[in-house]
Amino acid sequence: MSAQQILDSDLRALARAATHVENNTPVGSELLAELAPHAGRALIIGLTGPPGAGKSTLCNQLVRIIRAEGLKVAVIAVDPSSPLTGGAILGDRIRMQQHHDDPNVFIRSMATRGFAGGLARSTKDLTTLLDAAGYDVVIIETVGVGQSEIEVARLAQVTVLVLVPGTGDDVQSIKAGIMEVAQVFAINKADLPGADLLASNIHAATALDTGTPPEIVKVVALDGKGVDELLTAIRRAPRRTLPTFA
Ligand SMILES: Nc1nc2c(ncn2[C@@H]2O[C@H](COP(=O)(O)OP(=O)(O)OP(=O)(O)O)[C@@H](O)[C@H]2O)c(=O)[nH]1
Ligand SMILES: [Mg+2]
Repeated sequence: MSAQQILDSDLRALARAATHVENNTPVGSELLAELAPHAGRALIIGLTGPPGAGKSTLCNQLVRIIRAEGLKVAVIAVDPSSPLTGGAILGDRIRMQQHHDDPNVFIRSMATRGFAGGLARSTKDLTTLLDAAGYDVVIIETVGVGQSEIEVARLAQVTVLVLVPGTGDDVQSIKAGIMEVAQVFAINKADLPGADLLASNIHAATALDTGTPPEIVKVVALDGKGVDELLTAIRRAPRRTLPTFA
């Protein structure tokens, strides 16, 4: 496949290119070098949070709204803890199936095994490829809140931390690192009790930061409530400069 095919939105070429880029092959590197000048227009959103927080359900809703705006959107589902949670990616595939017939939605799942050059690098390169291919929004979904998730979260311009009220996945149990990386907090499952308490806990935990206060948005991913407001908050949030890899 050629760089021109990617620029011409050839989906088969894009899928093959993505595999080369993930595996850090010479063909992949050459393509990236040609395509990098065409990247830089996409909004890159990170979606992270504890297992089962509703990231995939929320992602699905974001994709629906972004498509309704007529924009193209790509989703990279990264699972750093695979093969333990290998089932989660399968579940995501099923959940995202409603978009599978839509050529303007590109979905890719990545597990950690076998990435020469590291997961963060592969994810970053894939993001560049999709950006150059003309996707207006790229969403990177990662499971968990550990160190490798923080690394992946930094690959997004705006990182959304998805938390759930009343689960013990509250701010005290969340590693400080991920709290600092997030510019936007989505309190999902706001249909359950405790959403306001969680919001004030997040507020208190981030109050000492000197930078811009984070956006805190209550959502119900299950029925889409608040997801419009979340997307608005994401677009309003200050954007991080992306890291470069040698
Ligand atoms: N009550 C309620 N349940 C929700 C909501 N959003 C998602 N769920 C449920 O929470 C469960 C987990 O949702 P997922 O979207 O798979 O969560 P996830 O964070 O992607 O999960 P992993 O990828 O396994 O970490 C599912 O059973 C959803 O139906 C919500 O707003 N309210
Ligand atoms: Mg998921």
